Amino acid sequence: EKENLKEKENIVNLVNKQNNALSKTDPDKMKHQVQTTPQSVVPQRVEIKVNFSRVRKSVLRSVMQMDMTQKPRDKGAIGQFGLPAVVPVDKQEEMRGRWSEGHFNVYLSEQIPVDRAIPDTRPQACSENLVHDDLPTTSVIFCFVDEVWSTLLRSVHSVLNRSPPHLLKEIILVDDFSSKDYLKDSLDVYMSQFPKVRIVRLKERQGLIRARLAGAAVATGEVLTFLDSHIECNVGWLEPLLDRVYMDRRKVACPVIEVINDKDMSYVLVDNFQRGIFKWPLVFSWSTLSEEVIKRDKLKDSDPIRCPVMAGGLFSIDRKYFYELGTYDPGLDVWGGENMELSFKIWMCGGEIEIIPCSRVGHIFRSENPYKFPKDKQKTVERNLARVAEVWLDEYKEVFYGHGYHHLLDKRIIDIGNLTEQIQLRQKLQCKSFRWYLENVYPEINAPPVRAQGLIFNLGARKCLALEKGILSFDVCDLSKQSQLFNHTWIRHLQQQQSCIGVLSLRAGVTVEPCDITNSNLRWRHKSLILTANLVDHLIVQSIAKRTCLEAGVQSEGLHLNDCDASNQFQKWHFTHYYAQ
Ligand code: LR7
Ligand code: MN
Repeated sequence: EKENLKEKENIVNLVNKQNNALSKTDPDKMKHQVQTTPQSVVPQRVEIKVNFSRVRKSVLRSVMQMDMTQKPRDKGAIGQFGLPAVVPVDKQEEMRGRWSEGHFNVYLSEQIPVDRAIPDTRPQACSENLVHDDLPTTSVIFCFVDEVWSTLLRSVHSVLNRSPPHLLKEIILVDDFSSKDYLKDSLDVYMSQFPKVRIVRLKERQGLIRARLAGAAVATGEVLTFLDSHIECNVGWLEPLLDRVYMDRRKVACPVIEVINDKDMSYVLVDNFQRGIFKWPLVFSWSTLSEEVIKRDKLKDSDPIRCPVMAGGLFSIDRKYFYELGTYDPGLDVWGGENMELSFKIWMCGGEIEIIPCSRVGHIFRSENPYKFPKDKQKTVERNLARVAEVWLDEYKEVFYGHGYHHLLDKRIIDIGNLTEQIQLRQKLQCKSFRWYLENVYPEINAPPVRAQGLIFNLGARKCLALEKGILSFDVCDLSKQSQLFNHTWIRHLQQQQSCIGVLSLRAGVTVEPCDITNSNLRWRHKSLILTANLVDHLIVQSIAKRTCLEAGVQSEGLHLNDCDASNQFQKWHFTHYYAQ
């Protein structure tokens, strides 16, 4: 056996020498193998196969000692190996009673070992992948408010147990002014066993955005890794993330987010080829890559996937790069929208966001937030999104407001705060336009710049609306005349260049004014009247401000407002082209 060991050592030395001799500019040759645990067969104990000739000793040791995934302390424990756990009949009531502490099965979570094993769900190829042997160190930052004790501990243990010690500089726990007593003294005592764990306590509730910034401010690792406080990191989760950042510091790497079932606490693997996207009005969503794209790009299940936006909670970013980008907008409150902000910032200012399939982290998805919002949740998120839209969306911010957020345009209803610094930052970084982002990063999104376009034909007058020298009139329809071309924009303007059709009062009638997105007197709804299933829809334009309809004069002598009447042809209007109804 001694001889055997010696031989291995020799090989390792040889490989190290070779590695040292290689130039840093040849990344492929500088790699070594990471944790080579095979796809686990749960719940059997699996042997760790290591290809000695390609592994450095330090890494090998960390695999064997630190990774408890395949070496659980108590094989019979409830929830072990990520299997579903069952609540005994006589504990059902207790379970229900404790649900609201975290909006998941808090009772079960407490029964499950804090260092339980979970199945290694990485694609097959990952265990053979190589990473660089001089990866940067990372600070893992968890911010939390009133997190459940057992899940917070399990999150921390999964990082301690499944991260190579030489890469884990520290774990920073940022307590966002929790009210629970156990998160005070008991947490300090418990964490004092682990020299790498530091606790930062905020003196008032800041919300997750500013709490993360407080963590980042004290972090000393070269890479910041943010995680939610109810997660479990899987085998080999860290190295592939750091490897991407190492290859290009402008890469922001996200693990695949798997599901820890909120009811039975089982670890559920998710489908491959998922990427983060958004839908209007800036709602995060997952979307599976199409077969065509997978074929066209010859994608393997272990290949990084470029994402237009990140989910928000779990990612690694080069610390200095995070600051170069100006971090998060600190004006974002409590929860929501910060993932959009950072994603747009990264892509538009020269970076990239990737999901790394060889890195997998489970997350408890909860139906409700277990903590209170200082202000109304809906209003908080809307305000955050409006800040993001104002700074990053350029002309597309109208698409955002046009999807149900008109009320945010009224500064009397909502104060989104000062944006000067954010706008200056974007200029300073010379970031690209949102149009560039849509065309290059997320071309699949449907984002027509306006709702409808072209001539506006009146069915009663059988003529088209024309605007000349600030005066509205009717004319024989002619697509070649600039004066007859209008847009119905996302924020419901009837617009020609900088001029908008408005309404002052019923009596004063229709006016032409400079467009102003905050002025609700300039907004017009375009309603469809469905006559029969397959016959043309006829449309009327209705003033949003006054709830009356735009009507052409019978002798086509101008425009006025009248009570809406679906049978009146002079209230029916048609655009040449509709992008959205
Ligand atoms: O005021 C707060 N202070 C905090 O410290 C509110 C929250 N938090 C902590 C909280 O304890 C938790 O650790 O911040 C973390 C995230 O809060 P969650 O778990 O309530 O958020 P979530 O998982 O419901 O929501 C997702 O979107 C958020 C939008 O702001 C954040 O970006 C979360 O990090 C993000 N979570 C994920 O990306 C995990 C996968 C979910 C998906 C898709
Ligand atoms: Mn979460």
